[in-house]
Amino acid sequence: MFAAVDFGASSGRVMAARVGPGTLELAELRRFPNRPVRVAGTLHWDILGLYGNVLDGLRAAPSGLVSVGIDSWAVDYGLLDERGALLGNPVHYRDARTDGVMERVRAELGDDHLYQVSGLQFLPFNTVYQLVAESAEVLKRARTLLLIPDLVGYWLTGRIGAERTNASTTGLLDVRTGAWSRPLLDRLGLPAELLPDLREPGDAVGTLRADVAEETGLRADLPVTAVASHDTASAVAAVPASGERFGYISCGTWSLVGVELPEPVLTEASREANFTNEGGVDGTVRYLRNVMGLWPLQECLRAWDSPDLPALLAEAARVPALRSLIDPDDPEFLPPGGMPERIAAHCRRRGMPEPGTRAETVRCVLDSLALAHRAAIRQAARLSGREVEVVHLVGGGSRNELLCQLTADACGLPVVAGPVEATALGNVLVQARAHGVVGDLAEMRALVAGTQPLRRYEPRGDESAWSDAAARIGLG
Ligand code: ADP
Ligand code: LRH
Repeated sequence: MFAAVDFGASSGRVMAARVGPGTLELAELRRFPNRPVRVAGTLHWDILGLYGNVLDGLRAAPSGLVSVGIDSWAVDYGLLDERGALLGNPVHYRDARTDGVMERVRAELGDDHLYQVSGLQFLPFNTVYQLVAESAEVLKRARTLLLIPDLVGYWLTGRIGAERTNASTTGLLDVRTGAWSRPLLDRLGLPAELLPDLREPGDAVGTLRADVAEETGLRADLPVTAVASHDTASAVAAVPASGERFGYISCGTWSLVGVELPEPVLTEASREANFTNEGGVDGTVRYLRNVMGLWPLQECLRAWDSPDLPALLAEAARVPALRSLIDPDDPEFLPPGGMPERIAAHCRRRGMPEPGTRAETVRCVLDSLALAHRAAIRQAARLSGREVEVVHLVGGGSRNELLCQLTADACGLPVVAGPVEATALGNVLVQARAHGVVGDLAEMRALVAGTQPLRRYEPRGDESAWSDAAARIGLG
């Protein structure tokens, strides 16, 4: 039995999994909302609340636990002082402190240089830009930077390290050498000593601290195992694909859309298309683009006081297709708040009919997201030369039947939806492999395919309606 701690941007869970030949069973120990908190104008993660939920989840674990693994959203971090105490509460990547920072760094260092070093998509919240936005005073006192799963691992075990897949999202890891980029850190005046030694997925983190063991009732020698601690890396590890000719969409708060490659793609065309080369398990490259995902929908639901989602989706399915469209990747949709109004204003500005009802707004978001999925899948295939015959859509978004069907229609490809909890499955599978229970990546994926409920959507109708719509919003 393995336990997975999985923090998504919208919710977290602690899961227990039984893994064996032909067996992969996931049980939920605890699920909790992940609600950011604005304090004195800065948007923070409620990191101690999240950690408290981890302890509660672990307390509910069945006996016979072999190991625990932790994954979370990327890029964000806590800074520790010389005593190992947290220096301030981790800031949310959607906070405005990075406004204008990326533009400044890009102007100073040049896009090509930055892309050749990290291979990353230019996103304003990449760790590198957050660090540049930190106050000099805080950086002076900081001794160690820990990404969120490494921070929680530190609290559980007292051990410090930086797991590689998540480190690959910082913008500070050299995509060719696999080491922290000392020259880049020096040029930005960032202290290289902040960054801990790297760990690989499958490495031991440590064993539980005595006080954690006492508080959770777990044995003190229980190992914490490093997994692919970037949630998207865990999700991609659990994509139930066979062979190489697949695209994936890890669809939750974000849609991470791309292909898996043996080597990074660092061409000019790739940089201009803003594709990322993040690290996957076993040295694979997650060649993908961040698409805004279900965030606009989540924010609409929050603005409307959480109406019943399945009922709203059923209504949205009856709304005429491709009427009101947005470019979901417009940075204006990044921050929280006022989402229905922002969507209406975006449509107005672009000469689209404004959605009049909630169902029309939802349809607008999902049609537009399907168009963005189509554009990213096509570009990933073209820029990498990897043929895509099927698209695997995993994560919470795979429960959205309308979105899955629209994505199949837009891409003109079959979509295989599920598993919903791909990230937690990838988390436990990497632990299981480290403890000798499963084999290589192909075997892990075959186990997911053979045990988890999946649903296949065939593309319907006239693909030209989608290419016309894509051209209307510049996503051709
Ligand atoms: P994250 O890891 O980013 O927090 P998840 O993978 O947990 O995201 O997915 C959350 C999303 O799943 C929600 O934004 C919601 O749109 C979608 N979702 C959850 N339950 C359902 C459902 N019953 N029907 C349709 N969509 C759902
Ligand atoms: C998805 C995710 C994504 C990152 C974003 C910050 O949860 O990890 O891969 O780009 O959060």
